[in-house]
This record gives sequence, C-alpha cells and structure tokens, in this order.
Amino acid sequence: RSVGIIGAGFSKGQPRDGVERGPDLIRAAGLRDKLQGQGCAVKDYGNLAFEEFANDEPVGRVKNVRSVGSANQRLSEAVQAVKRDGHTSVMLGGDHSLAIGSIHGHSAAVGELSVVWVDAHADINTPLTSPTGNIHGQPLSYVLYELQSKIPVLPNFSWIKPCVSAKDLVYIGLRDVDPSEHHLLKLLGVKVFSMTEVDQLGVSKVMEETCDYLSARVKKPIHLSYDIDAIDPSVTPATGTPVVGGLSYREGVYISEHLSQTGLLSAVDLVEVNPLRGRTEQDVQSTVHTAVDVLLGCFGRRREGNHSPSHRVP
Ligand code: DIR
Ligand code: MN
Ligand code: MN
Ligand code: MN
Repeated sequence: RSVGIIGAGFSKGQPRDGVERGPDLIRAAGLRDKLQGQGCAVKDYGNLAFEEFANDEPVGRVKNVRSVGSANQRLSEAVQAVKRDGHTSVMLGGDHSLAIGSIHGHSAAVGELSVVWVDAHADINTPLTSPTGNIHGQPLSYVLYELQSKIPVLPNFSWIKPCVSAKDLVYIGLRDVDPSEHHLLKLLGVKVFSMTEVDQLGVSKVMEETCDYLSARVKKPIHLSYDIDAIDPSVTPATGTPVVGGLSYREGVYISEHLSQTGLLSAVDLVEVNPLRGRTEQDVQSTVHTAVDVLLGCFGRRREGNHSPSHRVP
C-alpha cells in the first residue's frame, strides 16, 4: 500500500485556536515511520498554505466563508494530485470543514464514492439550519446531491460540485445531533449507526452491516472521514467539541482495521485534534496517539501482530 499524506492545518471552520497544529503533532508522533514499519510506502506532501482574508465577514449566519471556501479549493486540488500519483490519500486536519475539499478532490479523481463518517456529530447542517454558523458542522450539506437546492450562493464556494449520494453515506458514533440535522437524516434515509446502535449491536456487527450496506450495489472506493471526537473524551479529550458517551479506544481502532480489510479504502481524513483543548500533556498525548493508531489500522496494522511475507525467523 502507498500513502500520500497532506497536512491541512486549517481552523476557521470553527472558533477554537489550536486545531491547526494537528498535522505536525500527528507527524511528530511518528506516523510516517510507523506506516513504513508496517510495509507502506509513504510520501508526505507537506502542509498546505492557506490564503488569508482580511474582511471575511459572516454571510448570513455562516462564519469565515471566504477562508473556508478557498482553503477547501486548495485541499481539493492537493487530494486530486495525491490520487493521480496512485496513493491512498491521508488528510491530517485541521477542522472538519476540510472534508468538503477532501471529498470533492477524491471524487474528482476517482468518481463515485462511499463515505463513512465517524463522528459524535452529523455535520450535515446547511447554512440555513446551522445553529452556530460554524462550517465544521456543515460539510456534508455541500457535497450531497440531495441537498443542493438548500444551499445558498456563498463567496468562494462556487467551485464545489456535489458528488455524494445520500445512499452512499454511513454514519458511525453519532450522539450530538441538532433537530434540523435529525430531520434531514430521516428525510434522506441516511444509514446511521449512532452510539445506541453501537451499544445494541456491538462494533463488529456495525462494521459488517456498514460494509454490507455500502457494497450492496457497486463497490465504490471508500472515503473515511474520521473526527477524533467520535471517540470518548476519556481517551481523546484534546478536541474542540467533546461529547460524553463515545467510542472506546478499541471500538475506534476496530472501525479502521475493518475498513482496511475491505481493500476499498481510498482516502482518509483525520480531523479535530486540538492540543490547546487538552488540560494536561497526557490529554494531548493520549489524543494524538489514538489518532495515529486509528490511521495505522487503516493501513493494515492488526493488533494480533503483523509480519511481512519476506520475514524470516532467525
Ligand atoms: C453543531 C456542532 N452541530 C454545529 N457541530 C460540531 O455547530 O453545527 N461538529 N461540533 O463537529
Ligand atoms: Mn464532531
Ligand atoms: Mn466488512
Ligand atoms: Mn465532525
């Protein structure tokens, strides 16, 4: 497997400073060496530079529209380049507004996708339903075909083409969903494994049903968009909007291990790691190491152990 890493230290999809440090922290925890150690070829494309906008006034209720639109356009182009080079794309965020560009670029390069969205939140508010105006709570509304009639014209957003069908989206880990988001999920008939379903079925059945659901028609490349706040704040506290009652470390890693084994994983986002939200160094380390372990699981790491075909016991 070959992995192309993109650092996207962008934070203007939400109000808390610090999430722009995510990519460098995850790298410093040894992501590249660990991936190579498990047999992956790794190319690091470095950190994207984002354009600053002096007067990025809210449009309606939506905040930092121009910055978010521009950053995602750059990211989309970067993901397209990584896919053209033949890698699985790994986008290190940054906040979850970056899923707009990551999914757009992925789809522009490979066509129709399945999207697995692992998150405490549904991130499907439209500019009109958003209670906060933060775009990290809205990315799916911009990429879903079914919601296009609900999206107003926004500056620096005109390049975005919807590219995901609601039937190709599965959520795992939801436990903080706004009323309008819940309404939209029901209206569109989106497949949701909230924490209630994780409790009822267990994570192995959730993943089996996720893969059965997504492969019932054609097998499309999978885009995994993983918000670290899906995992319980006792494990990953250093994040902007922690919500109690989340996935355990083991459930969080199982999800990526299972998706890895489909052979269809084509792009991954790992977002919302924010070191300034940890109270202690231990909080930050636990969050970053869990993020790294989720990513290693995406690329063949198994907890039973691994060895390469060429390995010899001396
Ligand atoms: C809320 C919170 N639903 C919003 N969303 C978060 O702002 O739209 N997403 N925290 O990650
Ligand atoms: Mn979230
Ligand atoms: Mn499966
Ligand atoms: Mn999110």
